[in-house]
Amino acid sequence: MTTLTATGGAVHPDRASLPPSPLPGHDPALDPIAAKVRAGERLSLEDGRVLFATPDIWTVCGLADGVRRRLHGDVTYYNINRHLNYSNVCALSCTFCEFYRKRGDEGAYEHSIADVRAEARGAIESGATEMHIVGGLHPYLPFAYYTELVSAIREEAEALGSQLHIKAFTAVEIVHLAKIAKVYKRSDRTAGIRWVLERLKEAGLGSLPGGGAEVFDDRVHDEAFKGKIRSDVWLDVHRVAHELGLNTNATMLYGHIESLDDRLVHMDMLRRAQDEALLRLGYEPAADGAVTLTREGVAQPTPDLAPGGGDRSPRGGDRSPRGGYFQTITPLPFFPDGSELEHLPGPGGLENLRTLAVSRLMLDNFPHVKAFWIMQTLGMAQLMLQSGADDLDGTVVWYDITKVGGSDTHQETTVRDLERAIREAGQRPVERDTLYRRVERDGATWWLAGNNTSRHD
Ligand code: V47
Repeated sequence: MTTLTATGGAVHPDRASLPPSPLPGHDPALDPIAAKVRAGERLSLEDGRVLFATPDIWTVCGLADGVRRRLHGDVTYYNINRHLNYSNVCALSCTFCEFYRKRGDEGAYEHSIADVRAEARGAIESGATEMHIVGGLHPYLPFAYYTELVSAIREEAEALGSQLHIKAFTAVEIVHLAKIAKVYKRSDRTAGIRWVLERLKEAGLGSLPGGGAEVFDDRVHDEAFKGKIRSDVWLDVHRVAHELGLNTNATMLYGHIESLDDRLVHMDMLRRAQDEALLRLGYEPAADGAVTLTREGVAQPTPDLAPGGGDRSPRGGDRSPRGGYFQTITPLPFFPDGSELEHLPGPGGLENLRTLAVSRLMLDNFPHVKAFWIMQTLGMAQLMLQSGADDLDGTVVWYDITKVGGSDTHQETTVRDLERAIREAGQRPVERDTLYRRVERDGATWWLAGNNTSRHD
């Protein structure tokens, strides 16, 4: 039997019998969680377990999308950046890592400061607003190499009139630098971390990337990345950076030998650290002690980009962003190829979407959730933009840490492709700088919106 629709068209009988919402497969166990999300209440670890266990993945993604819209409306941010890996020589041999080499191995490299200057010039001339710089734990390069690397990039940027932002060194590298500078004491590790960060900041460091966090669990740590700093030290580095006014990012490497509970505990540890950072910036805690940003009407720490614009900083008045908090979480799916854990399958597409959505829902005090398309493909990133992500990183160009689907180190996309991907996802592309301030540009020349005086020609 064929049913006629209101417009008179013929409809397949199975289509006509589709029931109204809630859709088939709706899991009522999600209803109390949805009510908490709507009220902007913090989700518990038990809520997180339900979000990971439910077969109703689309409701999970829909809830995360709602949170993303509450925070950012239909805006999706992207940036024009360059990644630079200064060396792949590493004292560690993490089983999940395909990037590291030992000195003398085929493919081992280390860039000279002259190379770094040339990279910086290339980045600036092509209009990049950020250089994202990480490398292995090089056993022989002296501490001075790292401060020179940062100041050389700053000098190139100043010479060309650019405000290029230097986002560099994971927490793991910062501790390594404290050790090679011989300022790291186990009895007071934060003193050495602070010493290193102060010198790098002086040289021109703008923020820290989120790498090296992996999964905050000691069992997983000892099996998959023994020798790397543990969660307490990773969090110390980020806390000290926040105290110095530097913004930082966070990541979570999932889909290897960790459990779902390990992922949730990782998220919980990050949001506790962010509570502390936001309290330092003057945010008031809710009755349960949590500082959530996902409640209706709560000010975002970067006022320029608050939905609707205007100054919504908690202290009011000051339009320049105050640093000292986590900006973004980037969930990183494990890629087994070429690593010692090659026998593992790695996470599938639905697991990637779900983990991203759960991250958005649990990390209620992180302003941004990043889709790092390099590790997911641009097509997959579009689905992530509808499941909680509000940020698409970036034009990238060279990326050596993971090479997906047989790609090589040259992994570049254009602004046109990024903007098209965002528009196809039903959202509005906005170019941002590293601190999530709106960027305007004329070709390779760019400036911060509302700040034409910083324009360079
Ligand atoms: O720390 C290493 C991860 C991270 C593999 O802060 C792997 O804006 C998957 O941190 N499979 C580096 N992941 C990348 C990173 C990052 C990327 C984009 C943006 C930001 C940011 C940070 O890559 C490492 C490690 O966790 N990684 N090997 C692998 N086989």
